[in-house]
Amino acid sequence: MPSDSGIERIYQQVVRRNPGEAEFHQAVKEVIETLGPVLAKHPAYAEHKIIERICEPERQIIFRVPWQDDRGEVQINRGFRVQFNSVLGPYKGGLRFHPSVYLGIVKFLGFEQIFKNALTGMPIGGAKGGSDFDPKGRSDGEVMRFCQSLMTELHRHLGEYTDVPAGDIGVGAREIGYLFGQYKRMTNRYESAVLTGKSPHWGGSLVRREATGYGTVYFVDEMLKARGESIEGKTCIVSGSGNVAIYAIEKLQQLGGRVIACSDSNGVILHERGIDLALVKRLKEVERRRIADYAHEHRDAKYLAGSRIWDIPCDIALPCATQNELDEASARTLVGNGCRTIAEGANMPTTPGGVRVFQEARIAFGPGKAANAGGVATSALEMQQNASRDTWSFEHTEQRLQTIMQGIHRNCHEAAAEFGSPGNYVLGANIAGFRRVAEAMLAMGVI
Ligand code: NDP
Ligand code: 2IT
Repeated sequence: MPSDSGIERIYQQVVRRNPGEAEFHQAVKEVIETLGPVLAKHPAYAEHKIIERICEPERQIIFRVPWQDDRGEVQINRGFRVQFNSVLGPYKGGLRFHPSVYLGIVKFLGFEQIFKNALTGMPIGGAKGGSDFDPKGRSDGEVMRFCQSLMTELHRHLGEYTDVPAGDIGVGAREIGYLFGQYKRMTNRYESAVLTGKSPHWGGSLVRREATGYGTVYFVDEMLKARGESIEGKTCIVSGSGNVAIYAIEKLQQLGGRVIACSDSNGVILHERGIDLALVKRLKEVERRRIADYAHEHRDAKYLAGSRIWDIPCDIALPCATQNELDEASARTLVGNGCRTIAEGANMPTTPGGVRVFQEARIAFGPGKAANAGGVATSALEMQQNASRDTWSFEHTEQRLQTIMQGIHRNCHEAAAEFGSPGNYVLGANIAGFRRVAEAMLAMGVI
């Protein structure tokens, strides 16, 4: 890390002030270690302590979420909302329900969200929230009571001009419905734009469900076009089998990609004939089952228990499950097997060592804050539709998403070239996102 610009000192301060939050430290480091050139060009950013201010959330809320399970037993979870930066618009970012959630996870995600949202060019600030609640194996009634309890506290911190949550791991349209119902009841207001990812039957946007996965593949398409290539005929693997993975697979297949593997936290499905996406959707979206069951319905598919998806040779790999799922050794295996294109559908799925391997191999690597920004961008389109009491067609909304992803790719590509690292989307995304936030912070004074 360049120490002359004070970046190393800022990083050490973040580590000291936020002890034990390894993922947050990692996310901060990955961003600020690329900002040296932009600080050199704009001395005002350092004078006004822009980075130091961005690294400190504007507000952090932690609260008790008590609820009763189906047996009548009282359960206690912890709820979080970290409102990181509102200089470009109301706080915006998802809620994650997963047993691994603690403050460090929410802060890493909220920090990433600031730059991702800035990259979309839309008027949205950065935030993240969630709970250590584990929805696996819980009935609809239990999930509903949990969501109602969480929103009973959270509602006072939200509002269409204040903070607008959406989904993330473990939070989809079902949870957003329960959360919205309780918000409406607590406030006596039908404030559609207070949550995004709603069902299109009652205020949600078409394409929001598909947006993160589709957007990631549009980003891949742009990276390949910049190299004179296309997705057509390429062999692809996608980790995860949740919202992002499913719609990444769908768009890859539409564009002629051959997707042969996907996974969940228990294991990997390898199906050389091509993943049967209708079956994955039924297992995961409707029946909420495990990916292992795929192999019971397709005898020619292999189920590999454990999580070695990156050992499978491919041209394109999309990590779409969770943070730090693709480490340095896996990156070496991928590159060694001939993989030349990676895009992060998940947030921070590649470890710093993995990113280094991809950069040294000079392959096309799209970092999450650029490649998966289609989800939050379409959330902003949902807010636009709600504000104008309008609903757009699938085709129109998808066209908007594609244009936004092309714009993000162009901005990252141009920023990387401007700052002397052509083709380095990590540097390009960080600098392009940071510059937009920094300029707005300068304009608004010391806040
Ligand atoms: P889902 O809950 O729909 O799916 C998550 C998938 O990832 C599941 O297959 C899950 O497997 C797997 N997974 C989750 N945690 C782990 C883990 N610790 N180890 C291994 N596998 C795991 O979530 P999404 O698809 O919405 O989110 C996936 C990623 O995309 C996350 O990083 C999220 O932050 C990011 N993202 C999501 C956006 C959205 O709009 N939803 C937008 C931008 C980024 P299992 O069922 O076994 O837990
Ligand atoms: O990580 C993300 O960008 C999301 N989970 C989506 C956030 C949103 O507000 O749509």
